Amino acid sequence: PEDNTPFITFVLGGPGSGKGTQCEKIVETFGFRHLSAGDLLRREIASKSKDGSMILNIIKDGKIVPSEVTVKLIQREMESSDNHKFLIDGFPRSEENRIAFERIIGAEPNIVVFFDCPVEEMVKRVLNRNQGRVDDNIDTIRKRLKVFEALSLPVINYYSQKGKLYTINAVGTEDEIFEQVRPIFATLKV
Ligand code: UP5
Ligand code: MG
Repeated sequence: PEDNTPFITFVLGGPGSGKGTQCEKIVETFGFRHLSAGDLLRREIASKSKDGSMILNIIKDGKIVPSEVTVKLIQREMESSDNHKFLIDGFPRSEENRIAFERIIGAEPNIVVFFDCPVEEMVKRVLNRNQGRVDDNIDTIRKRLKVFEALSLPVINYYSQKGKLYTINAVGTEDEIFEQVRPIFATLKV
């Protein structure tokens, strides 16, 4: 909107459900700014910042980085962006993450998009990715899936109860999936 109020979309789904792939399509078609929490954390590791080795160990173990660390990285990107339409990809992953975002950013998401994908398909996609991610091995994938079920599904249920959740069937070709995503954004008044 003209008053610079951010429009915040949380993009959620299990490991390999296609969040990043679909976010790129939303960026191309609807001009959003894509902030992948995982990418911001991997950038911290690569930059050898003080938190880097702590973040690396947590990601290797499939666990969740302390909320303050992730929210500060997201906050820095949001504050320096001239685009106020945000896709926040892969965050919040726990109720604690969600509450920390609300407290530090002082905002809630306008909408939440959930990529619903069967476990076998997620495992297959992650194992096929081959981009050298330290967490794309079967042991870490199992841990990521457990964390997703135990800690991230409650966040998805929370937004469902608030009437903010759009659930996408994440099986199919990338284009077929985007045809489910498109109408959500096409009808927004932003
Ligand atoms: N692919 C995509 N769409 C496909 C389709 N329709 N059909 C067939 N293949 C498809 O896709 C995964 C792979 O599948 C790719 O090779 C793609 O080409 C193919 P992608 O779009 O990358 O899926 P995505 O859901 O983004 O998978 P990703 O592995 O990134 O999800 P995660 O949520 O596991 O990873 P993220 O980077 O968000 O987090 C990594 C770790 O960082 C977490 O485990 C955690 O330890 C840490 N983290 C935090 O602690 N806090 C945070 O807030 C965020 C991350
Ligand atoms: Mg991703």
